[in-house]
Amino acid sequence: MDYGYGWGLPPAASSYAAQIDSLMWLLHVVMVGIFIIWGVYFSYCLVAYRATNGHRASYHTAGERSSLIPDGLILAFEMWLILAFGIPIWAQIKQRTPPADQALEVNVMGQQFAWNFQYAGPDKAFGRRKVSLVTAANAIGLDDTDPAAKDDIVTINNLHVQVGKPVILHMTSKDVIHSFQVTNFRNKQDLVPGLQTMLWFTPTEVGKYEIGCAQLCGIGHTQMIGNVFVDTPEAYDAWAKEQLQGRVATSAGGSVTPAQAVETSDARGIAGTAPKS
Ligand SMILES: [Cu+2]
Repeated sequence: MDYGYGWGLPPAASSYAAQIDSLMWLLHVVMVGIFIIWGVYFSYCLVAYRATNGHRASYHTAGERSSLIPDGLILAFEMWLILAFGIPIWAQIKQRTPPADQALEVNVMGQQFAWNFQYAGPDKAFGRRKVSLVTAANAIGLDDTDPAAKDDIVTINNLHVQVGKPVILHMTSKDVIHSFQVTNFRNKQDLVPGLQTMLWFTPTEVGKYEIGCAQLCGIGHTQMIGNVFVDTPEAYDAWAKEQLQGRVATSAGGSVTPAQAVETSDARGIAGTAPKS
């Protein structure tokens, strides 16, 4: 698999990744700078004030006032980091969600140990989900009697999105706390049972990126790997069409399309998404 991992961070592929990277660079550069300054000062003191014959140690300090100066400088510097960089970037990513009507909305259901994705389909309405309908074959409990559910696309471990179009994920979990993370997008958000959490991103580069679970969620935690496919609009439409055709075929006659077979095998043994016919 080619996710671009190597030395350093994998290639950035979302609209806000550059801001996160610049903050990380700033923090690392500053910390290296502080490390060098303190290291040099410490080494100087070791040599300048080493034990020598005829000298006695002096326990007099320079005074309380003067020791407050470096404390004040460090405080001011850290406040600058938080106010000038931390809070604005946080607000940009966490407070300013793109308008839903311009975004692709996807429901994400985490479970031990897979990612279930539900697309609303052409009617743009998500089909009802019921806990009582959850089975191995219907992982999200999609209620097929709901008209809005007829055109919903459900996948396991494979999330298809369009390059340049914002994606809003509405997330929850079936069992324990999971955490959706795509390193290339520089984002991460917990999925909590009983809660709806939200994560958005705008993918900027066509490609395939790894979804990891960033919360130790059980014995199969490391197997909880998915893929985000960032497609061109044409490729996305073709994929969505294929999924819809497969869904109709499955509902009508119970046949499984190659696309669904792939989805199922990608889920590493967890039953496929074909709804009961
Ligand atoms: Cu997990």
